[in-house]
Amino acid sequence: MEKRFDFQKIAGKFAVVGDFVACVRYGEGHINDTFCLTMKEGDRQVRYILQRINHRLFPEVDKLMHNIELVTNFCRKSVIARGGDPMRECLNIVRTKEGAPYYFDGEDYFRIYVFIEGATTYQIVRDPRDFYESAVAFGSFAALLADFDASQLYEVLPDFHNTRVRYANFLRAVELDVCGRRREVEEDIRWFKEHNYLCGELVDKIAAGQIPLRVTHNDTKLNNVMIDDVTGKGLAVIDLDTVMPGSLCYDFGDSIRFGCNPAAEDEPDLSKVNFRFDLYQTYLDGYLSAVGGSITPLEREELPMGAVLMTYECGMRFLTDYLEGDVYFKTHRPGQNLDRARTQRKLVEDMLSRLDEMRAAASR
Ligand code: ADP
Ligand code: GN1
Ligand code: MG
Repeated sequence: MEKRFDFQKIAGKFAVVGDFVACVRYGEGHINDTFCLTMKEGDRQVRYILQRINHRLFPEVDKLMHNIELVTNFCRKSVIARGGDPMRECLNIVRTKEGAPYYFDGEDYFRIYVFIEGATTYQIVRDPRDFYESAVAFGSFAALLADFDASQLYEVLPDFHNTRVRYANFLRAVELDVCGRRREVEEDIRWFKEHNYLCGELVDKIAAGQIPLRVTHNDTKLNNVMIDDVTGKGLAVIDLDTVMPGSLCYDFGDSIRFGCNPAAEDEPDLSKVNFRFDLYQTYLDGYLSAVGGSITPLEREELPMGAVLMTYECGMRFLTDYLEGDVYFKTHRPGQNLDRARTQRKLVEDMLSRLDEMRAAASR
C-alpha cells in the first residue's frame, strides 16, 4: 500500500504562496517521491515540485541540501550575470517558514522547488534537436562547475560511479541471493561477470591522476534536463542530488546510455533496443561545443568508454537490485529491474561492436 501524506499540512510548513489546491504524483524519477503541488492565489494557480527525499539513500539530508543550496546559488549567479531568468534557468529551493531548506515531519523529509513552467523533460529522444540541446545544457553545466570549489561539497554518495565497488556489491548480491532469484538470471550474471574487465577502465585512470576529478552532475539522464517548450533550448539542469566529484566521462556516458536507446530503459522487447550511433554523434557535437576548452585530450579520448562503462555499471546496478528484491530503484511491475538490466546489456554489446567508430568520432 502506498503511503499517504497530508500534503496540505506539509505545504503549510513552507513559504509557498496562496491556498492549497492539490498535490499529485509527478515525473518518472527512480529515486525520490515527486509530486506536483498546486496552490491558488486569487485567480492565479501556482505550481511547485514537492519531493519526499529518499532518506534511505540519503541519510544525511543536511549534507544533501547543503550541496544543492551551494550549487543552485552558484548557478543562479551565473544565470543573472548572463541576463537569464533565475526562476526558470536553475532550481530554486523554497524554504520552510522557519527558513530551513527541508521539512522533517518526524518520519519523512520533504523539500519544495519552484516549478519550472513551460518546459518539458523527455523520457526518450523524440527529436534529435532536443538531445542536442540537452548536450549543450549538460556541457555548459560542466563548464560552469569548472569554477566551483569542490572542497565545499560533501560526497553524499561515496563511490557512486566506482565501478569496481559496484561490481563487488553485485557479487555480494549474487552470493547472498536473498530473494532466491539467482537461478532465473544465471545467464545475465554470467554476462556481467564476463565483462568485468570493464570495471577498472576509468576508475584506475582517475586514481592515477590521469583523468581529473571534477565537480560533476553524475546523473545526466535526458529526464534530468528541462527543455524549453518555446525555444527548444535546454533550460535548466535539475536533479542535483548527485552533484559530487566525478568525471566528465561519466556525465557524457550516462547521457549516451539513456538517450541513444530509441526504446524505454525498461523495454521488455529487446529487438526494440539498440544503440543509435547518429544520436551519439548528435550528443557528442552538442557536448563538445559547450564544455569548453578545459576538457583534456585523455578525457576526450575516453568519452566513448564513459558511455560503455556507465551502461555496464547501470545494468549491473539494476541486476543487483533485482537480486536484492527491488529495494533501490522504484519499480511499478514485477521484473522491471531485470528488464532494465537486460536493455543495458544489449546496449553495451551494441556499443562495444562500434567502439572504434565511437572513438574516431570523439577524436575528430
Ligand atoms: P528523481 O531523483 O527521483 O529522479 P527528479 O528531481 O529528477 O527526481 O524529479 C523527477 C521529475 O520531476 C523530473 O524528471 C521532472 O520531470 C520533474 N521535475 C523535477 N523538478 C522540477 C522542477 N523544478 N520543475 C518542473 N519539473 C520538475
Ligand atoms: C536514478 O534519480 P534518477 O531517476 O534520475 C539513479 C541513477 C541511475 C538512473 C537509472 C541517485 O536516477 O544513478 O543511472 O536512476 N540515481 C541515483 O535510470 O541512484
Ligand atoms: Mg531524476
